[in-house]
Amino acid sequence: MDEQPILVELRDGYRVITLNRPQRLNACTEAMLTALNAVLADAEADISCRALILTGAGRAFCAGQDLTDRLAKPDEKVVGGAQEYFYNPLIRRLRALPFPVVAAVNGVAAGAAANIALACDIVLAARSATFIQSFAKIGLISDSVGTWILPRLLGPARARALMLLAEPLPADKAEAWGMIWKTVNDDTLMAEAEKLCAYFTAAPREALASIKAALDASWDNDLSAQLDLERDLQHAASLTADYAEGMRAFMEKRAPKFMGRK
Ligand code: T3D
Repeated sequence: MDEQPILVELRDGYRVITLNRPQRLNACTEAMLTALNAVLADAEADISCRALILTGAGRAFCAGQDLTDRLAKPDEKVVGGAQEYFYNPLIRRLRALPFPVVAAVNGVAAGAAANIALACDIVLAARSATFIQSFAKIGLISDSVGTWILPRLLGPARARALMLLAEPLPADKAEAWGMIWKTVNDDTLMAEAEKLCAYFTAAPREALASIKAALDASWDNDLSAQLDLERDLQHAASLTADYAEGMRAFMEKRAPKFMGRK
């Protein structure tokens, strides 16, 4: 039984969430996924939270579903419940968070964990990290939004090969292919992630939330619907105190002090 499968550290304006089962490469149990969903809900409800870092303890980011947890429940013959009750709500919540989430991928990210990382807004990876769509190796299909997000990030040819071959993709190549934002040296990973969060804590929260929403909606919208959405979100942004401050700061030739308020 794990003591605390998820650790949360409150920083000034952001939170660091650590997947914490290093002896199992942070593989996901139901308890861990439940805790992760809960801490994300907590962060979402906190108006002073303006960014998140998601990372792993020890040498891995996360090895996906804990396969021993699955084997421990031989009566549960039908796989799919974990998607319905744990992974899918987690991905939906992650994507809808009203502030940026930085995945600090400190080591291997396999199976569902590779896709949980890719569902974050900015993916930073340690140079030694790898991303593996491991599912087919055990007779499953890519889940946790992998079949949706990978073709969009990489194009169909690379997405298909990664899923069908289930080969590890090194962080440098993931960056070169545009799958992640950046690869950094292992020993600077957390400092780089913290730097991003420090930037986000001083950024206009509502505007960033609307940028995220507009980008996600663009996958399904046609051009005209997207223009309408941009109009509406821009109108809402223009009514925020942060926009007023941004305009004032521009006129006064100083840096803006965004309070992250509507
Ligand atoms: O069930 C459902 O609801 C479906 C859900 C699907 C979602 C999914 O995520 S399916 C994909 C599940 N994940 C995998 O298939 C990955 C399995 N792990 C690996 O392929 C390798 O461990 C890695 C490539 C991730 C890392 O390899 P390596 O050589 O660096 O480490 P290792 O020696 O294989 O692992 C270290 C320990 O962690 C080892 O335990 P031991 O021998 O020291 O006692 C290993 O068994 C354990 N471990 C690694 N991954 C998992 C795991 N234990 C449980 N579940 C794991 N996923």
